[in-house]
Parts: sequence; C-alpha cells; structure tokens
Amino acid sequence: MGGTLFSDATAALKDSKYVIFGAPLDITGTHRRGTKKGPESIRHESYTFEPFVPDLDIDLEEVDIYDMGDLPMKNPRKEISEAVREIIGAEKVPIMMGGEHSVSPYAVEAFSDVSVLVFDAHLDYREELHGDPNNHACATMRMRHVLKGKPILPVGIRSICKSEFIQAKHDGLNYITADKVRELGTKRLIDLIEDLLPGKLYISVDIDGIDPSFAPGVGTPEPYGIDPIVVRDVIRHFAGRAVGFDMVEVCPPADNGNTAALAARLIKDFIAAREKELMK
Ligand SMILES: [Mn+2]
Repeated sequence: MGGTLFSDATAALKDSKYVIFGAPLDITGTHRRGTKKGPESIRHESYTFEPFVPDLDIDLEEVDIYDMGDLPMKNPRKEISEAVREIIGAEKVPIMMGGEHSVSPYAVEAFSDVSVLVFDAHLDYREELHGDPNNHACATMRMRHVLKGKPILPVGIRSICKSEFIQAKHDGLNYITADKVRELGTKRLIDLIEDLLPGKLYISVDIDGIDPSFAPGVGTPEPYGIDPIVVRDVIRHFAGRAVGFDMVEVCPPADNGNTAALAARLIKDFIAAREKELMK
C-alpha cells in the first residue's frame, strides 16, 4: 500500500489524538539541498512497517492519528506556529515533518511551557548565518530565544564552530556530545536528561544526529554520530512527557529511502511509546 498520508493516519481530525503535518521548508540549506521532499518520502516509507509494535504491545491502527498534509510554506513561521497553536489548543499532539531544522523554533514558540530535547549533530548555536537568523544552522539559538528561560538540551553533538563553543560556554548551555552519549550508555544518558529537562517536553529530532552510516540521506552529514537504537530508547522513555514532536532534515535526493524509513519508524515509535506510557 502506498499513499499520500502517513500510514495508520485514518482518524478524522476531530477524533484525533496526534496530528501529523509536513513543513517542507528548504531555503537555507548550506550543503546538499532537497529537504522539501522530506515529508513526502517519510510518508511513503511509513507504509513499509506493520502497524503493530510488538515490544510495546501497541497497535497503531487503534490509535487516532490524523495527517493534515503539508503547510504551503509561503509564510512558514506564521503557518507553523498557528497550526501548532490550533493543534495543542484542541489538546492534541503535533508531529511535524521537515523540511530543514529552521521549522522547529516556529513550532516551539507556540508552546508556553515546555523544555526542549534536541537530537542533532550540529549545535546550531549561531545568532545568524549568511545574515539570516532563521538559517537552519541557528535552530538551537532560535529555540532558546523563544523558550523564555526554559531549558533546551541538544544531544549527539559533534559539530560546533568556535564562536558557538564560546557562546554556549558563556550562556551556560548544556549539551551532550555524541562521544559522551557512547561513554554514558543509554541508562545513564536518560538519567542525565531527566536531571536537566523538567516538566513537559518538546522533542526535536534532526535526523543527522544519528550516524550517517544509518542515516546518510541528510543535508549535512557528520560522521561519528549516535546509534538509532539509543535515539529510539530515549524517545520511548520520554514520550509520556512529550507534548510535541518533530522530525527534520531528511533529504531524499541524498537518500536510498532508508533515512526516511528510519524517520518514519521513529515517529511510529514515539506515538506507540506515548500511548504505552499513558496507559500506566
Ligand atoms: Mn543538524
């Protein structure tokens, strides 16, 4: 089966608990371009998986999921923040598929009270790049600005320019490098995230946080990355506290489909794990 909607997104909007949408923004990519095809490719690959997630004993066919399609990206900030405000106002969980990472701050600014967990290879902690504060290389900085003091924690980091390094130290920004993730192991990594991020969570997954051997279809690949199983297990652990989720930077022209498949699978795992947590 193929289709234009995410698999298992068969609910009507009014009955839905999860609202998936695409934000195919692709204007500031600095290396390989093509993330505008991300949502389409993730939806396509989502049909390769069984709806049943056996290790969680959750059947996604029984979960109310709605896919509202792609936003037009004529005014990305307005479209995304308004869509997310509407979704969370109706007490549903938004799941956004990028597009470049610049879309994440527009979603985060719709929330009034979240901490943000980011997976990324790149610290994205510039005030601007090429004169543009909304460049995808500025995503963490932008999110920090809209969070009004709530913490943001990038995990999987291994690319930081010198000015970002100095700025992060000056601001007291916590981040966890890919090497630190390996040193800690999953359980201690989860404990550390628990300590650093209180309350409700927004989870932003830049798929390039995962090693390019698992996720080669990205705009800016960065070797020495983290394992998708670690990302899955952290997402599963924190899903019950998550009120929003995004999956960004899948770049289909650089992909054989496996990166988009991994992205789709992580979205499904997020939903299944959140359902499981809410049953407890
Ligand atoms: Mn990145």
